[in-house]
Amino acid sequence: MRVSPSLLVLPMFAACVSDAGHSSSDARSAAPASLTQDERMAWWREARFGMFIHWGLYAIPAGEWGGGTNYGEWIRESAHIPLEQYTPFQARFDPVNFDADAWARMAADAGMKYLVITSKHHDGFCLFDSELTEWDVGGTPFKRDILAELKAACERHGVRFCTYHSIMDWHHPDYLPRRSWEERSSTGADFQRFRSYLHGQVSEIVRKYDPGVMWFDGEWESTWTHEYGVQLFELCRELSPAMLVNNRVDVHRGGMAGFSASSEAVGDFGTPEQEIPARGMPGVDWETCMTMNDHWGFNARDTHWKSARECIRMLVDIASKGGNYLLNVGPRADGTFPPEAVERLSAIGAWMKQYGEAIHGSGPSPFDELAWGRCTTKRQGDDTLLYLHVFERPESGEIVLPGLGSEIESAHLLGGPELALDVRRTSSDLYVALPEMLPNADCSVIALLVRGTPVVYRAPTIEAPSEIFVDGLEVELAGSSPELELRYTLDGSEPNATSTRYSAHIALRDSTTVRARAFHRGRAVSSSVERSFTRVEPKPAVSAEGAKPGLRRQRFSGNWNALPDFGALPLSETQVVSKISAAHEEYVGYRYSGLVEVQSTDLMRFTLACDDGGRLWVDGELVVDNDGLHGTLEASGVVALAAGYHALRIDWFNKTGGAELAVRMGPVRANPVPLSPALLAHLP
Ligand code: FHN
Repeated sequence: MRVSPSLLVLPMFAACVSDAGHSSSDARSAAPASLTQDERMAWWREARFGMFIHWGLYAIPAGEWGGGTNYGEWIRESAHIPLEQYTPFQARFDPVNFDADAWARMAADAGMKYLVITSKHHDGFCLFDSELTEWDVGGTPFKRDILAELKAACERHGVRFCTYHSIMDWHHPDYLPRRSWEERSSTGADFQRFRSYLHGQVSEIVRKYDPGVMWFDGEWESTWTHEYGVQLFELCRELSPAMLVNNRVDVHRGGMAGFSASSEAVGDFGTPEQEIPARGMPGVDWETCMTMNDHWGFNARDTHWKSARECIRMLVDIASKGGNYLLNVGPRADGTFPPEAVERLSAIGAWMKQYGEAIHGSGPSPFDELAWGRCTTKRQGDDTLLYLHVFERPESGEIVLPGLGSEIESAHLLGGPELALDVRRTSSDLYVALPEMLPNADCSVIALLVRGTPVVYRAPTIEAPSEIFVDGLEVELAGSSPELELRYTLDGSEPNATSTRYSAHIALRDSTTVRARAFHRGRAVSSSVERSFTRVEPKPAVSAEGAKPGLRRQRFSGNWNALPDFGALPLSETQVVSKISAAHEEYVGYRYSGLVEVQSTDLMRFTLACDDGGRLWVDGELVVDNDGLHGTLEASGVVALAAGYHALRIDWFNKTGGAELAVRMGPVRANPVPLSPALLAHLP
């Protein structure tokens, strides 16, 4: 993902970074200054599969407190445990059976190429002996540096050592906000001093353990902002250019779906949690993290374990969509893995031992849905291996590859007898015959070698910035394989082998219906698709006679789950403001109203990134609806506007937690930019 321009580093951070940044860097990866993103991501994309470890003081109560038994790593917050009752766990933390080598070996044997362990979770307790706090393993009877031992063991077993670090910190006196239920005073708390501590610890971790990934979390509270996220991301890049940083360093994660909704967001990969995206996202790196039962931290009573088959099939599903799988283990207080986790890791490892080549270094499927299983891919010289992961053997005794037009070099079962499998073709589909018995009930894999890159017959997609335009629009066609010819018509008729062949964009000047179809060596190999585009008249500009700079902002208080009708509410204050931004407050709503200047007649895109909900109107027309109770999400809409001033209204509310409000505008053909205060005005 794009990295925002570097920002001013606050003086105290400069000191902090310079203390940390200038120390010996012998532990850190030596990386060329001009590392490309592909070079940075290469090992991680090759890995596809990693182990997540949530371990800390919360393993001692093991999910139980005050009669409750369903807690995990959130036990201090969820069970409202005051600090004075939680800190004694530190004196009880003595994992005498901790064996870093055993952990690293189990990860390696399971086919996991990297391991992410909680250096600090939300309770603030550090699994390493930090120079910046006593709230760490150094203050326990155990004393040993867990991260150092695990890093060394990972290196012995060829597993990349990585760390998870929580921004949210329920212990540090300078972290805000306090828990709503706790008595602890926030007097004297200085969040900027907390940020210096956070930067200092991140610097410590990089300097001492050189993690392959810095996996941030806990970024959703109102005190953390996009700007802070960018500065922390910049620090990581400065400390270790080769180190990956997930998108939770920034505030744009977009909830559990885990994908940053804003082009401003920083982070090297998206982080869906406990869910697998329905489809892959070409060009976007992402990793699904998931528990093996229902808890991240150890819960002694949680028996809801996923089966090894479920874990294997999730790994295959994720890899077939081009993602990584980070599967969690919550170790017990004595330092051992729960036996149920050990069993599953061993079963997954047995599968990976036989079929790991179909996962490690694999790419996404070229097909849409496959009813019988999934497909992963890997280049082999000029050809391509399609790994066909069969979950269920169809009654017909064969599996279909819809639209596969490639020439087949060979087909055989992985891990089975070197048995060549029969293939047959219909007009556009390929069928592979299966043996009576498949070798692996969880997931058997067939290696199908096809010539060149896979040719999959699928209808083209018709792509354009919008379906309306003012004076011109460029339409593009996208095919499922470079070998396909895309042909189209502009009168809605069915394309044939003599229709115009698509080569670059299609320039429209008037309302038009574009119809397109895929051809292979002169033969139609897909159905046709169509899309209509309409030329519209721009909304006329309004008078700005006597207008003054800035927008009117009305402020409301309330506890909403969706935008109310502010017009029906008693307002608390009105003021003129020069820019549109969120208030880091809770139970608050704003209505901005006034004029926005559009400098050229065009189809204009407005984006509204907000936490919680928001709506944007132009000349009374609802252009962006991003209402609802959600983390930072960005929505957009278009409207045709003549050059000049237009009425603008924005309603926004924040219930609790993070707050965000950012508006961007621009011609639909360009990237919208933050709304300049110079374009905002209001009538007296
Ligand atoms: O609150 C944490 C939770 O404890 C756990 O660490 C997960 C793992 O990604 N992340 C947060 C919830 O989104």
